[in-house]
Amino acid sequence: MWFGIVTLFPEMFSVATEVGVLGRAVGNGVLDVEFFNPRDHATDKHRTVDDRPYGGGPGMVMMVEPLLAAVAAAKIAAAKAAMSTSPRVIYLSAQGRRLNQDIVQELVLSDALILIAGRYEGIDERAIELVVDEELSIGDYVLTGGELPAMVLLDALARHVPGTLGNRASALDESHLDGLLDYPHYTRPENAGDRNVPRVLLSGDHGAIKRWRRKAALTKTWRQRPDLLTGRKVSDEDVELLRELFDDEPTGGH
Ligand code: 4F9
Repeated sequence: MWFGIVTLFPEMFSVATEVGVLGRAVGNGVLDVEFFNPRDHATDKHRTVDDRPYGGGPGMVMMVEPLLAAVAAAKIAAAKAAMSTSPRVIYLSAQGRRLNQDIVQELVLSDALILIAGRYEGIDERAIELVVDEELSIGDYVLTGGELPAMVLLDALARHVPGTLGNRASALDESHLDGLLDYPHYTRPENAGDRNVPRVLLSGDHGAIKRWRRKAALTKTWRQRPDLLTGRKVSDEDVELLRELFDDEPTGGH
């Protein structure tokens, strides 16, 4: 999958693209990440990319022209690298639709994406109208720029690109993928302090282990994120597991 990242600070991305699972995916070509710096497209001798907001107020705004030129360069590169003629352009902003696993699953079907990371108070609204297909937020808080959110999106997408996680099936059964939180994990030793690994996990009974994990995931979700269960279809098996939870603890922990 090809990513074109429009940013004034491409060097920030070295952490994401050089280390760990993502670093390997970039290294072996499973992910292709290219950077487009609006500063390279500024037209004055100071290479200005920001200016004061019309109407006054604090801070600076990213100018429309260098930004559009950088996006245009990214589109040409996408056509060359990924044969993608109209890559979707995503602007990471606190005003955007909140990113979630459903959006990740949908975006990962693309061959190429262009991510715009803004700085200052944001980008000139006309750039949004002219080239942005989708504004995405990673949460209701304000950061100093869109680079970290762009890396969050890159990471969330990358683990669903075939080849990134090697042969592991883990991209399929982890937290949130079917709308529930993850079940608890344990490794050696069997006893830590006075806490033991749940017996069933040592039993070798795969059916019992599967059932225990499903119940644990449902329990965790019910206790920590009940909002994830509201309005959701619950299978007969899950109803039975939740019933067991309420029989054990009538409040289910609430
Ligand atoms: C972007 C915050 C996406 C949350 C970009 C300042 C941002 C952000 N999600 N904050 N620039």
